[in-house]
Amino acid sequence: MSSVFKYLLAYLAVALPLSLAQSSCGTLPATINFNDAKLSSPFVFLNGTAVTTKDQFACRQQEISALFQKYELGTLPPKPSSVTGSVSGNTISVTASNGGTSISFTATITPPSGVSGKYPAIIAVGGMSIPSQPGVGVITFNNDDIAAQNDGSSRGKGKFYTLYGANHSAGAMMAWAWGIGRIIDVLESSTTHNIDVTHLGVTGCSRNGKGAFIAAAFEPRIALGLVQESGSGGAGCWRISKAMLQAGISTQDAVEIVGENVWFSPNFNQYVNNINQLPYDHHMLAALVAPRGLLIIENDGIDWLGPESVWGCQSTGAKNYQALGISDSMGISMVGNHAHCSMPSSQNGDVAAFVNRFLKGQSGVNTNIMHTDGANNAGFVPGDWVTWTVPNLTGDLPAGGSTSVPATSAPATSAPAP
Ligand code: MCU
Repeated sequence: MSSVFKYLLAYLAVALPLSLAQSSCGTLPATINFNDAKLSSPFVFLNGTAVTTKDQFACRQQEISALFQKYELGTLPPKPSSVTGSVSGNTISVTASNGGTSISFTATITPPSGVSGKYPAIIAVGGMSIPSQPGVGVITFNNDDIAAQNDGSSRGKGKFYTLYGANHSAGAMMAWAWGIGRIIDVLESSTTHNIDVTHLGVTGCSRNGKGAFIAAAFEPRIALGLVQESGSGGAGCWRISKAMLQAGISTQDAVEIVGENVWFSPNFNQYVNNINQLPYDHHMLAALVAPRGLLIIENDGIDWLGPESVWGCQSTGAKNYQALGISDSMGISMVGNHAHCSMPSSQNGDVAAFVNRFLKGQSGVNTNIMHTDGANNAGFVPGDWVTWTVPNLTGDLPAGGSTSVPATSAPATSAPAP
């Protein structure tokens, strides 16, 4: 073995212990020519190789992660060289430095009542609109402070951009996912709190629900995503939302969303009129969360959210879990006839089941939850959108789990190396 190669291996072992759980993945092709009007298969690499093992699926997750970053969300920076902070009382203080610049921000803990020892917690993006869960703390994260989201003029505004520059490719949602990562860094390194860092959930509603989905997808230390009424740009698929709009339904599509706000990378603008060129859709966000817990909590009574899109997209997303043999680790609970972000009590049991299993570690909880009260599966016809079958992936996922986000310096991992 050449000494350069040995040095490289040693470097990788030290610098990337987590991110290369699956180290034999290939790289993204330099040129991607993709065109598919339907929801493409999560089980085929861009180069056409089929995914048949869980090991390969972990590589495919890296490819999907790289694609979302490249086309739509912008790059998730790795943990900066300096992250310090403390937990004092109910305040988590974080300081992150990059080059000569530092930023500081805080998050607020609401501990569960009546718990004396360690407790799981839900990170609430911008606040929590699901009912509080007994025995579970809440960490309220002021995402707007990290990346603003007032309207189009918010581009490049917020502490993330103070640190990485106003022209960084990350849209607001990726910046929030980065901020959540830094909160978890501080929780991991601090002993002055009772939060069980191995049982963290993330939630948010509407725009912040989109953000919660992205955080669950890109932060592997999140054990459970509780994605509430995220609609288009979150649990919805671009292609289905576009078809709904073309059919005359007043729903949000990619063209509208990039004009409305800065949730996505500016790189996405060039694709919003060419959605079929995206080599993925949001059913593959679920692929990034797997095998961790995921509950999609939706409202199928509001056209703007795109009920057919959300149901179609995430019932397709659930096929990622099915292929891994863990169908009941992802659920969809869609109920109508209520105001936006006012979850009706009929969904309480669905949320509690996922919380009990994934945050409280209870066994024997039934999380087979997949329902909509929208007529005829909210209008979604699977055969119109999905032409592939679900493999039974063999083997085990690599140790360290999956969805390790590729480092910025080596973003494009995909098919297994030849
Ligand atoms: C559902 O999330 C968004 C939606 O994408 C926007 O178009 C609308 O303006 O605001 C929703 C929201 O965040 O409501 C609180």
